[in-house]
Amino acid sequence: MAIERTFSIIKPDATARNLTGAINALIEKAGLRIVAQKRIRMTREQAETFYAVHKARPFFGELVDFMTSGPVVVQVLEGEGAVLKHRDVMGATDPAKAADGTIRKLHAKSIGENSVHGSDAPETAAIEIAQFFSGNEIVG
Ligand code: DAT
Ligand code: MG
Repeated sequence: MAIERTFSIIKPDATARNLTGAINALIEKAGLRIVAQKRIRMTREQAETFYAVHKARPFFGELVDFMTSGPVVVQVLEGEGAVLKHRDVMGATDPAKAADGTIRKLHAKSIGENSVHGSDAPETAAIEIAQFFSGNEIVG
């Protein structure tokens, strides 16, 4: 499998509980390299753009409120098959359905406040990375 990049977010429920390091340890243990990282406060506009695909869903307003409720850590991860590998480390969207040892099983509070985001395909990863990072901020 090819070396890929994926986009990751450590969400406000996780930064509030000081879990950035614990989550990064799981990411790195899975063989992914953190090639860019910054802690930001997302604006409503950024969150609405980022989750535009979910605009019609009943939870959209809640999702934007949550993502702007506190600091997040945005990251670019690199490695063999990074998109799928990161989805595996994250676990299922609903922590009650996430496999043992995954970030969401270990740390997520609920389906809404589920600690992490990861891109779902290389094409969406490229779009998401470009929303938050310029090329010279990514050091592979
Ligand atoms: P994922 O984050 O696993 O890719 P997704 O893309 O389907 O999941 O949804 C994006 C986020 O929206 C998800 O991380 C949390 C929120 N969300 C999804 N389904 C939800 C639901 N049924 N109730 C509340 N929030 C939900
Ligand atoms: Mg998704």
